[in-house]
Amino acid sequence: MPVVNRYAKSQALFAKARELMPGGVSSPVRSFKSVGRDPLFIQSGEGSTITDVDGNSYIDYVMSYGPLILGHSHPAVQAAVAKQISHGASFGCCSASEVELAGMICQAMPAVEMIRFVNSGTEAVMSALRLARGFTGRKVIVKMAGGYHGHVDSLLVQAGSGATTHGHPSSPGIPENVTANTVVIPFNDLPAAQAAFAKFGPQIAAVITEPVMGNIGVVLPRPGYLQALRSLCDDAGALLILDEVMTGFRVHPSGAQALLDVKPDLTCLGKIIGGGLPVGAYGGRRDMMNLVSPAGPVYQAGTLSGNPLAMQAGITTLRLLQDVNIYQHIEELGKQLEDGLRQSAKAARCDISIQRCGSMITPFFSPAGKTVENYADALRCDPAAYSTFFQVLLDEGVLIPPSQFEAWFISSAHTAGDIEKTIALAEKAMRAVAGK
Ligand code: KE4
Repeated sequence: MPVVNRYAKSQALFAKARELMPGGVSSPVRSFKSVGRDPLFIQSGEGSTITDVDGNSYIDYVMSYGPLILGHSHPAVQAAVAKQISHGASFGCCSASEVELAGMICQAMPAVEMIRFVNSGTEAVMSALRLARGFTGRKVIVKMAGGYHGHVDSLLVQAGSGATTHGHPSSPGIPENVTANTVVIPFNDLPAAQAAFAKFGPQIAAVITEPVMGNIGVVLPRPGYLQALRSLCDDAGALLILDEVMTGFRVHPSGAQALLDVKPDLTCLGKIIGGGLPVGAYGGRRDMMNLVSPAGPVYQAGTLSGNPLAMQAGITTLRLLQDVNIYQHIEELGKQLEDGLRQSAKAARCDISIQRCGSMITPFFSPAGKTVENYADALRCDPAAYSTFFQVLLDEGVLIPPSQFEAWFISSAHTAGDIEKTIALAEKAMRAVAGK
């Protein structure tokens, strides 16, 4: 009986894609490179499920890396986008939908008094950094080791030898002087933050951090850590930038800043506020935002910024999220998955730390199941174990992010049945890891 290759069409597309696009993908993580498989090419998504070009369906926990909190192909979002495109996609002029979405976000996030739309999280962060430097007249930016804020040159840095030395480029093509003003510190390490301020304080324009880290896997701030960063910034006249591209409207209807009770000067957003279409935004104090062109001298622009399609998808998504039952539902599903994965790990005798914030969750294959509190802890996890875990789940019809260093996302379209199935298959996958 010939073995049927159930991924044949994806593999054929991948072969062609590699000839045309670097790595055959439009974004590195989609290459499945760290989990030893060829990437899937997806045909469609519906609710909690996606289907690849070979007709294989999966319970999806990638969910486009965060935007799809309502699930794939939500009918109201589709209808809003379809209606808008029947009137046109982009005008290069203002539209009422930008004003409407801006109002919804500013209403939800009191620290965001004014907002500027851009087309990606990267653009939002790049612009917020420029604004912070323009407002303070200072150069130094402090970021967390392992923090990912898009492919912004000055933030693609690796920690220097000491905990509070200037960063060095983590990618070719970035001159040393571009990262010379970036200081990298460990997340959740208050003494390191204090040392950075002691050394660079009057030069620091801003600290930027994900309030809950999601790009090394889900890592929560220690109680009081974010508040301590806020105080250090206040004492030094520096700004606090919260990168809520992932957590904004994900972990709370007003973002992680509400959930964790910390008030940033600037907030970066993306993903959910575009409902699955390309979007980003940065916003904050009125006196700062009024420095942004054309109101002020800090330049920033974008052809498709605030485009009506993304605006309408975002408006519809945020309008539906005003039903707080949705947050209750995804919190319950997150808890069910967290408890179930923990039980599976115990049954399979697998060392795993399950870390979650609402509907964002990561199982870390961490030595002795040690809690991951920062990037160094995350790097001690076993990527080979995660790879095995990923492959077994994939072949059983569950798609999780193809990297240990990502968050899984649960949507309001996921069901308790999806979670139960995932937990059962996770135990099988963990046994495969333990058996290796
Ligand atoms: P984009 O430029 O990809 O829209 O956003 C960059 C970004 C900024 N800030 C945070 C906190 C983010 O999580 C991201 C992007 N997240 C990744 C997922 N780890 C996007 C997936 C990808 O790179 O393909």
